[in-house]
Amino acid sequence: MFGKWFDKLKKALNPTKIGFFKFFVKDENVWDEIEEAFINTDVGIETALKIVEELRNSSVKPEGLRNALKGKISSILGTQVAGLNFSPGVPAIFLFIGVNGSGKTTTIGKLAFKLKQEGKSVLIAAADTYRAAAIPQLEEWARRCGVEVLKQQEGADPGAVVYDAIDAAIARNIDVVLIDTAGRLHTKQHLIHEMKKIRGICEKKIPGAPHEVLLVLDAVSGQNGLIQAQSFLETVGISGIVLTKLDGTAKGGIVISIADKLNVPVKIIGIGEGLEDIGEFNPIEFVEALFEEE
Ligand SMILES: Nc1nc2c(ncn2[C@@H]2O[C@H](COP(=O)(O)OP(=O)(O)O)[C@@H](O)[C@H]2O)c(=O)[nH]1
Ligand SMILES: [Mg+2]
Repeated sequence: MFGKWFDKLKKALNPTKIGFFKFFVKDENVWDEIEEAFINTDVGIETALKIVEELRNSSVKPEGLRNALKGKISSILGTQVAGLNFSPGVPAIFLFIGVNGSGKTTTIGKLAFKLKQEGKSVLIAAADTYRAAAIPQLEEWARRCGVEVLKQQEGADPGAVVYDAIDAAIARNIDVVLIDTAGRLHTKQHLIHEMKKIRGICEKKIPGAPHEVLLVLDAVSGQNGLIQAQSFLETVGISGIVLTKLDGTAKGGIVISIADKLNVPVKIIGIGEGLEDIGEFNPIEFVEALFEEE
């Protein structure tokens, strides 16, 4: 389990780790220090207070603190890998949503590559028709991993693109359709409405679709991302979270916050801009990477 990917993950989590374990160099006010470290790494106030409270009451000794903390975090994250929901016999439809710049297009590029390596056939649907640059960016990713993009002209109705893409996928026996969509804030009613429409088109074309509605969240957005997720969950409905940019941020504690506060699993993480910088979120691996001593 612990190969090249694990090393990369460890490196990505380093800033979070540094923030996290600062308190170990001090011996006074250790609880305040832990609390502060948790809040700085975006574990979130409520979750931080809860963990500290429980540790405090457990009368753990200083030398046992690291392990006790590891145990607490493990129990919040659980042990389950929440895999992607594929659908034997019909194309699996994965819808990607999120605000501008969160990493939707990049995630689709990386995931297309990964799925292809796993032997699946992939079609990408260019349903971000708002920005001129969106389609070429997607085509560049598709070219790199050798998959096809279904597109229409800029400004086209995204619903029509999705409609065509699903038809094409059924006709060609495609395993997975990855649908890129325009960036949308959870507060913009018309865009939320449009997303519900796209969702409806998927449902109509294939019973049970979309098989995943993945909210792409930038780890750097920290606690703000949690609010976004809650809102998307209530309006559009989401089946999982893709947490991007876990590399180079000290806010990796957001993973713990999401697990504690949201009823939606993190399914995929992004730890860089390269083709292979994507993986399933495995909570056991995550905790090991965070706590492994150098
Ligand atoms: N470091 C890092 N950068 C990322 C990651 N995912 C996306 N990005 C970068 O974030 C920026 C926005 O990504 P993009 O996919 O265009 O976002 P979109 O607007 O949601 O489609 C780009 O510069 C990406 O290279 C990641 O996991 N790590
Ligand atoms: Mg995009």
